[in-house]
Amino acid sequence: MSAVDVARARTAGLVERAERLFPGGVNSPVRAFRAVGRPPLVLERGEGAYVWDADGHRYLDYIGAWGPAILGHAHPAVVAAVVWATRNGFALGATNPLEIELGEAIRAALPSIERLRFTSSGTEAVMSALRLARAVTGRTLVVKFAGGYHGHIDGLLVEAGSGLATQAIPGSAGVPDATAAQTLVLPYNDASSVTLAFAQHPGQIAAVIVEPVAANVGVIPPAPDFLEHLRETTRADGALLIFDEVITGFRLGPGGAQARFGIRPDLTTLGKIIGGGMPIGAYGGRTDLMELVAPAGPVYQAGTLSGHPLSMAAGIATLAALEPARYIALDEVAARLASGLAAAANDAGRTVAIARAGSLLTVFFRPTAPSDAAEALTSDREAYARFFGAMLDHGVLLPPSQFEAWFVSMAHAEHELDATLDAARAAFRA
Ligand code: KE4
Repeated sequence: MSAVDVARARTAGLVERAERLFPGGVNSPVRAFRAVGRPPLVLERGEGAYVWDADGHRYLDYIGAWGPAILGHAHPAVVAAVVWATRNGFALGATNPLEIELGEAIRAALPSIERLRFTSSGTEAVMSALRLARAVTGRTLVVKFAGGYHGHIDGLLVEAGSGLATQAIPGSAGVPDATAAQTLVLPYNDASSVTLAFAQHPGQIAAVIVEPVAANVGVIPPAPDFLEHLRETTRADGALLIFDEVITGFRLGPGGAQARFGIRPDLTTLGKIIGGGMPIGAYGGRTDLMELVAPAGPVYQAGTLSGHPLSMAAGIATLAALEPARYIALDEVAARLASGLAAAANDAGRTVAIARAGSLLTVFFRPTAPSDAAEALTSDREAYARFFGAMLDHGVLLPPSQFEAWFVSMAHAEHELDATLDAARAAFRA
């Protein structure tokens, strides 16, 4: 065996077994590393800003579990909270005090959420919010934006982002045409297309669902007044505005994107950070809307493990550690990272555009930062793959896709910033 083979021996064995178990050898497509032309990693441990693979190699991590690990991996307070909660058993099948504590913490941070319901994933939260919106309005059409990813819900996989953009898949097999036809897909940041869609379908659109900062085609911040335009247009037509804050919730600050941009959506979906890395989702909003959800009302939605005590414990500990002042330091590190990456690329004569929103950032291999998915998708995927590989060889693990965000955590400090920029200087030159 070559030195590399020895260096990956245990990983290779695990990958081989996984490929005989799971489609593509993974339990979620992006983990297959297919877009970056590298064999997938098998990660076994995370601590702070670092992860270790099955052969003990350490990487400085910017995947961050795809968003939940804003405190860094295995934060002591979160670990202690989960260990404590396990002593009381696991799911008990009735309301647990911890659900109430996390629910009240979320409502305190997001005033638009007067009532909420926990689920076990972001996908379930979005699916439930859409069902509620259709019930409330009696309408069936839903507007989403190209490149938006809202979980693997049939009607929303049309021109979605994340793993679909990564693999250049326009939609998914198995979604009936009739279902896809109920989704209108518009260009992100294109206010006039929204106005036109409502003019063409007056009184027929149940909801507009939007990532208030697009992060599933890489990071694309909203254009000025885009979100305000969605708010005004939906309100004028009697449609609901759904902010999918599964990524931005508690990422862009305690109040998420809705606080940062000053927009009050009718419904919000959450996930990731509110569970501190444990399985979770949530949807919530105006009381008059949420009171239509069973058993209070006719919209059915349920879940064996919804509000799971261990997810609640992890979420409570995570939100408790997210003091507002820590976001200022986090955004500052991310800003310095973004400018350092731009300088490193420029010094190496590389053409990249860095897009950033708070601690979410993307290095686009294209001349300018994209304003919508169509522009983002013209990025040079091969160049990104080479950059990904060079960074990995320098011990820095980036998202294995040009169309995912880097997640900077509060555990990324001066040393991590320097190490990342050292690696980037070498990678851009490679
Ligand atoms: P989950 O069902 O994966 O918990 O959440 C779905 C979802 C909903 N809304 C937004 C804005 C999301 O970004 C996601 C999931 N995000 C992807 C990463 N971009 C999850 C990673 C994966 O699919 O493995």
